[in-house]
Amino acid sequence: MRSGFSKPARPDLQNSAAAFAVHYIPQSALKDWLRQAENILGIIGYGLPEPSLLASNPVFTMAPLSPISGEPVFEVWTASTPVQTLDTGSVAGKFNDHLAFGATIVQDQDGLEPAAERAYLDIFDFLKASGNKVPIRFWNYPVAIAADDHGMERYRRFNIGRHRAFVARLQQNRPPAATAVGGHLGASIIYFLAASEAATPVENPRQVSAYNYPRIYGPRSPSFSRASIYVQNDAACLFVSGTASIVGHETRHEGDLAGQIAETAENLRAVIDEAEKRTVAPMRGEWALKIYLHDAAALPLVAPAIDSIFGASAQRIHLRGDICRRELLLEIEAFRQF
Ligand code: 3EB
Repeated sequence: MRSGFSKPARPDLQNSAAAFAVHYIPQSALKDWLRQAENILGIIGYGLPEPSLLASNPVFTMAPLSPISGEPVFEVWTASTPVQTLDTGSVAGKFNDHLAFGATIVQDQDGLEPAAERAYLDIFDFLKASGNKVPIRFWNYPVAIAADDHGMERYRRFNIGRHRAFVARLQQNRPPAATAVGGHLGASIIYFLAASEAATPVENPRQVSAYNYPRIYGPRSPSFSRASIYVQNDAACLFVSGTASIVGHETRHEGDLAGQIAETAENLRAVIDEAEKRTVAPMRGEWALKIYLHDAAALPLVAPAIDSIFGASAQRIHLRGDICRRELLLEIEAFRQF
């Protein structure tokens, strides 16, 4: 042993407990689970029209989406260090030195275009107030996503409003990873995770970047990256955006469920491959998946494809939802934990 040499303390490694994590908890297990939980950033509920259990708890937001089968389920985001409450404008959430999480109910009775812009401007105000955080992941669950609003589909109006807010306030040249899926049960919501450092965007070599879609899909393109890598201490996590049967910018396998499943699987593999090539820190964590199906009956066909990519032990939520192109039958998002 060399004299005078001692292994230095590595506070960065000692504190390398994951900065955040997600847990999918069925309603029947939630009360007990919450008793041992610490540092809850936020809870999104699926399939619960009357959130009586948690009505008084501001960390809880109901999504307008229901599980494909079975009881209501909850998506719980936790931090590794204590969090504080913050409410600004329409956004309620939590933050600490490293992270912020919040949700807003989108007031879209006068149209989704101004409502999406207002909601995102409120989100940027919240991020500023939470210590200048930057968004690393958005989830958008508008209701009636395919309905007409004065001659334009609501999803296209949503894209215009979101784009306007991003041009005004997003302080990075590429947008974060995201999901947009239409719901049926209650109000439109947007929720998000943010951090003191931006995530690194990743695109899918099989797909045109969504923010470069041609105008045939609407006057403003959807503002999201296909995936992003977030590094904390010596570990990385990966956010894979909602992924569907789109190659280039075109929908593939219209009316063909098996074809869409196979194409979606190829897209997931391709974007995960691309992320792994770009990873500066190892990705070691478990996968958490959200699977959105237009028809519940698709589940038995989708499950084996998902297992082959992510393994049978990955935690997952299956939800009924309208994908933002009418012809699309499924969309899958993935989060690889630290
Ligand atoms: C697509 O690839 C499918 O508008 O934020 C997926 C993920 C989709 C996010 C969004 C839309 C969004 O275009 C739809």
